[in-house]
Amino acid sequence: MGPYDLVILPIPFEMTVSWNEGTSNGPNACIEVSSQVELYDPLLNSEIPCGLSFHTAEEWSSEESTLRKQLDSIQKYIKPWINGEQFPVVLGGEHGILLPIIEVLNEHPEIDNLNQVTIVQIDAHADLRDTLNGEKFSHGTVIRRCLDAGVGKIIQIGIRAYSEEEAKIIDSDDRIETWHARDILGVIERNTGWPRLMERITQIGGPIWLTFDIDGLDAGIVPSTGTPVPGGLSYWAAIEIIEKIFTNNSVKVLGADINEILPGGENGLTQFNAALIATKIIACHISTL
Ligand SMILES: [Mn+2]
Repeated sequence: MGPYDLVILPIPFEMTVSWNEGTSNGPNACIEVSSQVELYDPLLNSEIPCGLSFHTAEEWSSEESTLRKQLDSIQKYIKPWINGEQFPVVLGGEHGILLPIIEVLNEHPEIDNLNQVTIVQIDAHADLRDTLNGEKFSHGTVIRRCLDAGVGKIIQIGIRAYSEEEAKIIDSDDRIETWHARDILGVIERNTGWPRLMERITQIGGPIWLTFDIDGLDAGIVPSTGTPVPGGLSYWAAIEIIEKIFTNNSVKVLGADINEILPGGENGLTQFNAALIATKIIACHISTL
């Protein structure tokens, strides 16, 4: 295989989705609809792939019987691709795919210790529960598990649905920095909160993994994701966050995942938005080369 400049990794993993079902069709639907996405981005002076070599890997599949074994098989699947040689863009699948990604970063040549890594999490949910429906490895617990694995910093943006348990962790754990949707987008705060967030992103340094739960976007533009929540990021808010991250020269984005893509709705709006976000991330990555 390879060498390629960029690889798309489809992981149709679905074991713990708590509401709608069907995220396992997400990666394919996103790839299919990407043929409708314009490949010209004003950041670049040519169309993606701009002469670079892209590869879409065969999608992950597994017959393993337990969640942990399934996650281990995701580890095995992504390991050859998340090694600093190509830029990985992972398509999910539910948010639980993030844990094996982070575990693989342990052996990334640019990482000595996971505590150097910052996860930037776009999400409606905090995903900080210790268990969800008795399950430790779940899309509702995945950020908690990444902290357990040793990640040094979480910057979560767009959060607007969380439990008392999660609110207490947000308040007490210094590793977690939460930008609640209301504080950056709400009527009262948006004129001050949004510029504060933009300023904060310019101060991040070091290696970043970008995890984009599509339900971080407003429910109106991702109507068929597993748990759509109103009051989320507009398309432009998401785009400006992504651009801000990549234009920060002291940051190294190791890769990104776009997850909880559940195809459907009128005109396939959810997967189309996921494809737009993935394309934006790719354009931003190319702009840093
Ligand atoms: Mn999530």
